Amino acid sequence: PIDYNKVKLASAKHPKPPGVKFTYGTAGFRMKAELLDSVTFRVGILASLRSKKLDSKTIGVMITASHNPEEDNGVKLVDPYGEMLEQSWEEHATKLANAESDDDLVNVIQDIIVNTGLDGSNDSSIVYARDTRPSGPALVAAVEDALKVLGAKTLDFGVKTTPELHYVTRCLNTTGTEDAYGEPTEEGYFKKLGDAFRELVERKPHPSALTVDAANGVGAPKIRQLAEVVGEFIDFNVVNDDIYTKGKLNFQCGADFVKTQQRAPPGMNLVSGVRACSFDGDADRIVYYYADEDGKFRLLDGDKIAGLAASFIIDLVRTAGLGDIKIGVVQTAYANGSSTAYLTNVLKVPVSCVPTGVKHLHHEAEKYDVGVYFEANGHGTVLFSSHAINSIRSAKGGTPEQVEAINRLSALTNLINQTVGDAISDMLFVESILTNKQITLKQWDQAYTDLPNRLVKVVVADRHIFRTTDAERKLVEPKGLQDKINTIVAPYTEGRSFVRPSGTEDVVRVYAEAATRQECDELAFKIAGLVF
Ligand code: NG1
Ligand code: ZN
Repeated sequence: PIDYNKVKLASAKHPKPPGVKFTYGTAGFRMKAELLDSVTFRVGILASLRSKKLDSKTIGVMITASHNPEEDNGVKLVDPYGEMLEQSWEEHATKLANAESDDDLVNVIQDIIVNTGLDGSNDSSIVYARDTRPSGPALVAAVEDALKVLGAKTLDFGVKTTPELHYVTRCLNTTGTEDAYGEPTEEGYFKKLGDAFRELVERKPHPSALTVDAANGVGAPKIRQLAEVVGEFIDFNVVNDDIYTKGKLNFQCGADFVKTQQRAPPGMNLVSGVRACSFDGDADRIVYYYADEDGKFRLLDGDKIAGLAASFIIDLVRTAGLGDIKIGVVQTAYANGSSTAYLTNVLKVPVSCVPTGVKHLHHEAEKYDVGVYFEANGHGTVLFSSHAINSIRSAKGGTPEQVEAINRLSALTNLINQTVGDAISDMLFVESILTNKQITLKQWDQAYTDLPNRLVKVVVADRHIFRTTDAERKLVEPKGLQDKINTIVAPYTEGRSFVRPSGTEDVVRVYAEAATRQECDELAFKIAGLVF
């Protein structure tokens, strides 16, 4: 049972800053690190309650603020199979974080117990990790204080990428079952990826070295560890790998910088022939890029990765003779219009559009046998249903081509981190496709040409007055604004624009695309003017 006096005593050491309103959003709690002490303590409590509710299954806690500035941090929960916290619990998280006093906190805990019907005397089990942020250790200590008071069984997974924490959470909950996901250790993670990669690329000519911008984050040491298992097949040239100098994390580097600025990180010598990619600060996003013969920067973002992945898997499934496996792609409104047209008209694959946020993409992708999902910013993965996995594992194949395709598909189910988008796993996935097809980044890029696009942030008095529908592509409030947007967009060739409130920042985002750069910028400017 929970000793509420002990909870109150411990909570008193992690007081809530008065007057601050916390919200568990699309990425958990995320803000300036100095505001997070009470929040992380309480997330520790929440994790323990969640575990008690789920018959003592292990719950993951990740301390990271991803691509956000170094002074920020964040905390989120991972459910037993490596998915994001179930949505109905976000509300419990928010209530816990906002309890004004230690007594209120106890009341909220008791409410959650009654509301969810959980048994407070159950054991609980938690695994936690953090990225390289300087604020990480103190926040881990706050989580540990909560877990100690609740008598939880704990595993400190140390400094890890977000996807490694998702991976280990799933492993810990499936060990010894028929769904066993892998060894619940970092060695197990790299071994699983390394073995699958070898299966996919050995006996093929190796590509040239890959330059990896690690955003001065946790990806840097992890790529070095990866190189120990795949080094015979690929050379990595790691840049922006300084995790010790203050202020460098995500600063003028990383996937978010490259995607939003549409240029290489300063200092990277991106000449024609160099193959490059960027991770974000917790290594769950990746974008690729290269320079044309004339030196022009070319981005291969999440949409391009989705197209490459879908086309490769469609071919393999066809060659393998596994026609009953249905493949689909999931995007958000930020997907470039050309990518959607390519998927629909060239690959002829069903495409769904869902609201921003990984959990929406993930759940939609679960509806297919093979669900490919990527956000344009480079966060994504591929999900194989148990039907797909059983078909692949039990297929025999009548010809050598069929056998080979079946083996490749089987290796892909191990290479791809099916719990969440994973820069390291996605990078190996892309590399294995390029190696199998023996194509360059430029040849990959030629699948379709992106429409010029622009993403603008607008600071408004109250972003909560903006309400959307149709996977965030239309505004329902403020009343009348959508009609004005439609009128402005109408004359633009291939014009598209939408407005939505950010779930992670106090801004409204305006997205625009059109046939030419000039039209696109003009359109973005006009729509931003409407919102402001
Ligand atoms: P918001 O702030 O709601 O736009 C951003 C990204 C999302 C997702 C989340 C979580 C854009 C336009 N939005 O969401 O794709 O990654 O952060 O980190 O990139
Ligand atoms: Zn991230």
